[in-house]
Amino acid sequence: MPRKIANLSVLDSDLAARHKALRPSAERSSPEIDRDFDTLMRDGYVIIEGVLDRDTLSDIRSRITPLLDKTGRNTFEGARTQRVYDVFSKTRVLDHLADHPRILGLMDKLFLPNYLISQAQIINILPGEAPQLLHADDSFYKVPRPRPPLGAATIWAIDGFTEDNGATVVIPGSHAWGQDRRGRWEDAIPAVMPAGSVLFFLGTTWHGGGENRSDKPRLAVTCQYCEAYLRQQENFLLELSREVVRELSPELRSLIGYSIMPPFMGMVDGKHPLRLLEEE
Ligand SMILES: O=C(O)CCC(=O)C(=O)O
Repeated sequence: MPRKIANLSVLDSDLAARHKALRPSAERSSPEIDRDFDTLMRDGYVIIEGVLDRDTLSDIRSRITPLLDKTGRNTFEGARTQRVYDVFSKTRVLDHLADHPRILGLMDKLFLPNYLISQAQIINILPGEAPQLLHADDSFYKVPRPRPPLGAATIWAIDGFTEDNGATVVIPGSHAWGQDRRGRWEDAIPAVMPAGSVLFFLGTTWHGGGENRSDKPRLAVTCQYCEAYLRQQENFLLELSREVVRELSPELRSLIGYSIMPPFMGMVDGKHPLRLLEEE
């Protein structure tokens, strides 16, 4: 038998064992998560208030503000919107947003085990920014709608989101729409929420960044997720060195791609990718 094939069949049990270890945990289920999930499936989004406390918010703000520099390169990114990409190379302060149990509890119910994080960004909408083009985040997966979501996203309010400071807008129920229906601004409502809240929505839900008519910026952090068998938008495995990956929680390691979709998707030389961290 060729060596690689032998390798894989021998390691199959190892892969399965590790897969089990990172499976959704019963510890993450709760009545609150069940309730959030029901709202999510009905409306296409849910707002969860009071997730981050004041100290956490001020820590996040002070550590991400120095990272804000460039404004958008096109109208989608926004001429008056600062965006920071590759955040996990730059700070550890956002890790706990990406792997927050309240969010992973929803993801556990939505997707197959070992779903991935697809991208993470800081988004600061400055005064005077125009409304963003409405869109559905997982539309680049070319599977016709209506269909179940292939992605999902969070927008964490580091500043409170108000009617006029660029709050993300969402179209309730739009997750169920077919292929040809497009979101219109008159159907969108602002996700008004206090600082420390998170908006969670399906990849099929029409939404966009709001117009900032206020005189202050609107600071937010977003993480998008996808099913384990899909390509992520951001190539975390090229962005992050193994030294950085070792600093991440087991959940975040799994989310960026140190995980497999059983039986073998994501393997490295016939082995579970976590072996790379053990071997050096
Ligand atoms: O910043 C926001 O409120 C939404 C941004 C967004 O949807 C995007 O950039 O894809």
